[in-house]
Amino acid sequence: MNETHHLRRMTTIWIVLSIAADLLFWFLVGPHIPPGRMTDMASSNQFDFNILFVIAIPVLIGVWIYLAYAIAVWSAKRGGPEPVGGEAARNNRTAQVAWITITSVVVIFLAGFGTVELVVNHGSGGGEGPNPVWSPAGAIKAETAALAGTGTWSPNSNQVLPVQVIAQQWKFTYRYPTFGGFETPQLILPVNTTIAFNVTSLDVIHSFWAYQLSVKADANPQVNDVAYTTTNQTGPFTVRCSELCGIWHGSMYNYGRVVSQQKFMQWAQATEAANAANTKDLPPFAWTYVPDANGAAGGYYPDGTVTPYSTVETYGAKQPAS
Ligand SMILES: [Cu+2]
Repeated sequence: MNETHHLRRMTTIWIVLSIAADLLFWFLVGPHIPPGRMTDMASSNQFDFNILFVIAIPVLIGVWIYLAYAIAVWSAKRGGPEPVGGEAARNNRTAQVAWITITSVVVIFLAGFGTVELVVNHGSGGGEGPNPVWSPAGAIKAETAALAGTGTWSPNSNQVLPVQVIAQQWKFTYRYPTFGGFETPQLILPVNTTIAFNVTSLDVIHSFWAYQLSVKADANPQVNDVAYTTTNQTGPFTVRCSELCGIWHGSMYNYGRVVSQQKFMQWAQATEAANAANTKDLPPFAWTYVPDANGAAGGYYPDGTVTPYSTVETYGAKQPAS
């Protein structure tokens, strides 16, 4: 049997098995690939993973088929003749051109695909820093209003909901600027709503990772890291710190929930009312906070001065009236 025949046979086996494996993967496994479909970012991440798998599976199968074929057809048989080396592949123009072309096409396609997916998905759930390059419609307006204290959100309004994530050793809390700026350890979100997460830290570097929402954004002190996602399904999700931040890093997690817009509205209004007395004692809503340097709140930056960039230093220095 000549060499061309071997190649043709391997190629036929490869095409049949690749198509079968890709179809089985896409329809049976694909819908269950993490992070699920709770948000548009999650669905999009799942789609991207599945595309990578569909491209990787034929590569893997190609290697396996070659190995199996070589073992079955070209290995020495017991008592048979000594195996003879085949023609050297060195300087084989066809093999070289095919190798370079196929690998280049795969890599360049994936680079382009990854870039497009980042752009169309507004950063794909990753923190884009304080000035996002890609934002969903209405997000900047909602954020500006939230900071000014004039932001609103109501069910069926299609408005972007800004939520602030505040990380500190070793817990996350959340402020809702469109509901009076109350702060709570519960992360409750309305379904079918674009959320603008504004992530910051009060002390060291943490990372806000809500895996089912497909959001992962660094929490840096004095930085407002913005990440977007749109909720598509109700249900619980997990929040974990994803940046080693000290001895209790491993226990820095909590759970959130995506609920109906009406339920969210009830929860937000009830929490705003219940927390009203505490909210008055919080620093005014801002994108970043610096704990008081003067010791009143156990300041993290002991510079001994009240610096003008932080409203919180002034706040922290103020002792509550007794
Ligand atoms: Cu942490």
